[in-house]
Amino acid sequence: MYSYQESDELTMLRQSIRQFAESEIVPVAGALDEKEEFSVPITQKMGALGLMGTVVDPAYGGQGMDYLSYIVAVEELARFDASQAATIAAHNSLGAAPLYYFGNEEQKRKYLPNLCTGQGLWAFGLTEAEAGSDAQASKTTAVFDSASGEWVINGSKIWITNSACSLTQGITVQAVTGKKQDGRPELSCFIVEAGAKGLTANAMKHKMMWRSSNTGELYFDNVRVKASSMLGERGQGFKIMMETLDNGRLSIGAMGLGLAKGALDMTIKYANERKTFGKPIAKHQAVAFKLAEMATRIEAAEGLLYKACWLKQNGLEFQKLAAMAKLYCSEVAEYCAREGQQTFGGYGLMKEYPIERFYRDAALLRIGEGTSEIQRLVISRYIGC
Ligand code: COS
Repeated sequence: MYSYQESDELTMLRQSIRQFAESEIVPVAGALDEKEEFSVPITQKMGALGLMGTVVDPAYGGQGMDYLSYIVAVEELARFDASQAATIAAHNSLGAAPLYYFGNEEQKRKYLPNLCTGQGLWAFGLTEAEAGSDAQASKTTAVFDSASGEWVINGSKIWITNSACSLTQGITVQAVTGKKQDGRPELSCFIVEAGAKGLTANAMKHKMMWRSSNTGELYFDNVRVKASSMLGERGQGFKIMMETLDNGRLSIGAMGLGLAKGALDMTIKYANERKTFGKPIAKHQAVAFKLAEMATRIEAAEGLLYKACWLKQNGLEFQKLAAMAKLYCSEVAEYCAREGQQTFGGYGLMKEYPIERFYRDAALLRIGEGTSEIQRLVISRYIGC
């Protein structure tokens, strides 16, 4: 039976991340956003704090946290800065997770320990210019060269978080390895290490949001990997990617919930300081009702997200609720950022006030890691449509 009571350990985790964010991230978040700069030192410090390899077994160097603790960690970071939260969420849910859940013993021992320290990041190479929502439409190919016993990868990937910075150690790449009997593409996953010959990784610039997280565009020009670099079995690639995204939706939900809470925190503070017509604007019903609505939606989003985590943690079917949590938390984040900005009035349009950054950062949540439309598609399939 589902019930939620926050443990002392979880409260302590929240407090430690909040303290870290307030001292290390808040003072520089605006400037990093302005310069569109990825911070290696902050990423490494987040690793030192235990935010990498969060749910990975300590036998592979991980932190051995339960899923809810990981989700709360992402939420607390997102309360202050979406970019740093994105680095952690993408690295854990999309980078380390496929290696951890689908890697063989040799692959796990080789790659995971360093990815649990903050000294290295791993990326998830699914999306292509013409394969976004339609993730089976990959054009990147991997052809087996029997003479050398290697796979030769050609193609490109786009919008790949953590794939093009100095800490990137590798990417899990989905590629077409043949055709199935029913005519659909056979998709397989490969481990491609950063710096592989023929791999070009360019950081993408001029983003509206998550400007201090690293987003890469990747080109594979006859990149050769050993047969032992296949992740999982041949033809299992799409399922690996889809199951990884099922988990990833929980961390995007956490990013939405955290962003919404951060927007509410700063809006309540501002509304109690700013005066119009002789009293703080929080005392005007028009503003107080806005804040009440934000708080109510946040409570509902939290309930949905934590229940989805509980289902996952207890080995129950969580995928439908994960899609609902991703969808709803993204919408609540955008709502709270917009209503917060409205409350700040003209100041909310100025970079001096973090609500302006929150408003921009919220936009990604309804597009990245499966658009809101894809979440509705997934949910509709679960409810018998
Ligand atoms: N877990 C495991 N297997 C899954 C799965 C999941 N969540 N979803 C689908 N599959 C399997 C199906 O069971 C099916 O298996 P068989 O080939 O054995 O029949 C196979 O994958 C194909 O499934 P389906 O026909 O449903 O695939 P579709 O092409 O219709 O695509 C959606 C399904 C739309 C859900 C998928 O393409 C998707 O999630 N797209 C969004 C991708 C995305 O989020 N991109 C953003 C990445 S940013 S990091």
